[in-house]
Amino acid sequence: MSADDDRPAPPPAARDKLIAAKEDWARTGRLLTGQLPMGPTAEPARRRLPPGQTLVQDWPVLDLGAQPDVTAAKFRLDIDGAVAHPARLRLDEVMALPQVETVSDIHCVTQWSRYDNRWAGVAARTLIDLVAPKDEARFVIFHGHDGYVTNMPRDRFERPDALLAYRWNGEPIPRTHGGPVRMVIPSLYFWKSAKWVRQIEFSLVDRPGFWEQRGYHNRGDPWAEERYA
Ligand SMILES: Nc1nc2c(c(=O)[nH]1)N[C@H]1C(S)=C(S)[C@@H](COP(=O)(O)O)O[C@H]1N2
Ligand SMILES: [Mo]
Repeated sequence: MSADDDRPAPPPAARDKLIAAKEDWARTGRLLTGQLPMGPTAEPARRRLPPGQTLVQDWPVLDLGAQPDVTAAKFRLDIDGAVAHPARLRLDEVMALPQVETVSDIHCVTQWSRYDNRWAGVAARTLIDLVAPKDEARFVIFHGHDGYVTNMPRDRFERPDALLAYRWNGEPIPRTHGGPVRMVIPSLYFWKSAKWVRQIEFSLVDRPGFWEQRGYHNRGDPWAEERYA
């Protein structure tokens, strides 16, 4: 990312209490159920809800409290790092890329799951083809306009269900949920899906993000109940 523009500010100090509470849960393992992982691999037909999760019908909002207003004028998406062709996209350029629709379940580490979310956006695969990451770039780091950072192995981002989403259930994604454009990585807990995404960085080395540095699991697979480090 270049230095000229709106580099995300660090999360406001007012969030320290919430952050401290969540770190504390991570320390005490508050939500671990001790159930065995029974994911699609273990129980293909019978089990849809990962261990320790509860199904909800609404869609809770979770973030650090600052919900940036990313107007079309302000919007920029950098896809860069260890890639052959770094890209900087305006919102209209994102919308002009081939569109996909996916349906996937959300699993949040705070124990709620929400089934059948219908997303429209740009497949991760399309973004990968656009920038051509180096083979050695085994990690992807996502940066939000609010300063949020989260990391994952590249193979999670390469899955066919991963996308840069701009619609949810037929409507534009609202600002509260990370609109105009957010990541959706269904194979990991939802904290790995960056809202208001500003930069997708391919990296040779792994770099734990905001929650990953605060006691949350570095990988975060809900089927393995990887909540805490
Ligand atoms: N940019 C940004 N992305 C973020 C967060 C955040 O604070 N900032 N919070 C994460 C967490 S902890 C969760 S659970 C989900 C919540 O997404 P939702 O508010 O749309 O349910 O967003 C994730 N992505
Ligand atoms: Mo979360």
